[in-house]
Amino acid sequence: MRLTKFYLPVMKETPSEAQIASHRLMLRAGMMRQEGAGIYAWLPLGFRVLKKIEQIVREEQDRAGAVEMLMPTIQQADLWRESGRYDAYGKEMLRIEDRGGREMLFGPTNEEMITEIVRAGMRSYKDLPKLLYHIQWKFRDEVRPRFGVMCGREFLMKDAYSFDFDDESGRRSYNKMFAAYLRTFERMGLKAIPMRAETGPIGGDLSHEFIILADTGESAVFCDKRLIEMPVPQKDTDFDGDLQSIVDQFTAHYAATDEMHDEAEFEKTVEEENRIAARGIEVGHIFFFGTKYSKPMKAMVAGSDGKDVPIQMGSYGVGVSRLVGGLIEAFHDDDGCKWPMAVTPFHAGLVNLKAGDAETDEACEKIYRELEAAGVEVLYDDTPARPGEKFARMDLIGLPYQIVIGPRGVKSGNAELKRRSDGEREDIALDAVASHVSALVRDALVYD
Ligand code: 5CA
Repeated sequence: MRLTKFYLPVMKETPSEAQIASHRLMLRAGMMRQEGAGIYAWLPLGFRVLKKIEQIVREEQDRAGAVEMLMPTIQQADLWRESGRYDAYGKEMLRIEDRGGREMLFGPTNEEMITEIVRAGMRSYKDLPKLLYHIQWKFRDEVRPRFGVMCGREFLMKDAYSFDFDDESGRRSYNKMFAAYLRTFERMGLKAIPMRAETGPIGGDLSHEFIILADTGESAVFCDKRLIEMPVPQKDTDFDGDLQSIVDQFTAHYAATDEMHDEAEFEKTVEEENRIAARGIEVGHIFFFGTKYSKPMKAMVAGSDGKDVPIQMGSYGVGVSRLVGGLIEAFHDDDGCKWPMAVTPFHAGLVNLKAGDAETDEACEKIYRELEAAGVEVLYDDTPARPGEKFARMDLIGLPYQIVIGPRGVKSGNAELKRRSDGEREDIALDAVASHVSALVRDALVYD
């Protein structure tokens, strides 16, 4: 991608409304633009990150055996009257009336709708178990939308729903999502710790929040340090097999959010040197709530004895748009973002220090073509801006590698390669740059 074609409205000044790093950097790096309280337009750079996160979430859902679908954003109020949540949900729900005076709403979540869908199509225990998910925009009229995409009103969520015949099988589905989440966040370079959590308006009695530790996080959390080192399930994990040992391994150590915290238990079960009391960002939340929706909404299947029973259900959310902010909180410095390879908007930036100079242009164009041919996603700064401005902009948007080429380098036959994560620089021969960088990118994307 040529920067002269791209749309990258970076800001020099720090926006005053932004209180945390990720909000500031997303605005400054031209990733998004606020269009209303808690409502953001995703500009091309931010959109690329959002898509990468979405794709990792999708791949790990698919691996765990969940099946993708897409439900609408607008729902009928009557559906929510069936579950009793239409009134209970309160002011967080954005209520709309259509031209016929019918009450509608912008979905804050989809338990009711998915229950309506499966009750029409599932008849017998033989139709179970099933795991369905979608990745769709939600709207919650939060009292205090803030911190940019971290607590928005319109936000992108992956929500999965499980359907099982009995409690035991329901818990197996829960375990699948538990294991899939560990992999999902690890692939993005994040350490998300499953913690005991309250179930709030979704309901049920079995629930874990997946939390990444960050000083700017909204929740106070308490956990055992050993959870951070715990290895996550590998690629070849059999998701149809027994995953209980994985769940047991993680839940054996103390980890709880503020609301569920028990200081006495914490002190009793975790040695002092292993205690972490910190702040965290909730990037996922899973629930098993049995028949909370299937019973009132009459989503039933016949058992082997021919008797109808309500389906056992769970729901499993990932904050896809919140993760863009969460990742920046985890990976940035004073100069800007420092994207991990798995979610970076481009793998590398190519900086032409003297656009318009025939020889420099020629060297850059050649490397640009070679990188693209090798499948490297490259943002080519072919603008006439001054070097200082180009360097600052590249640091701000935080691509993992910067390839810098100027007239002096062309003469000596070298490009400078800078690694954004630690600032390390090295000279690479111009004709070796593309293969060198494509090998670095390939190696960084290997994940078991
Ligand atoms: N139906 C269930 C799970 S599918 C559900 O809605 N769970 S939730 O309320 O916990 O939301 C799931 C995830 O969405 C959260 O873990 C969080 O990462 C994200 N999320 C929730 N509210 C917001 C918000 N206002 N802004 C950004 N992300 C949010």
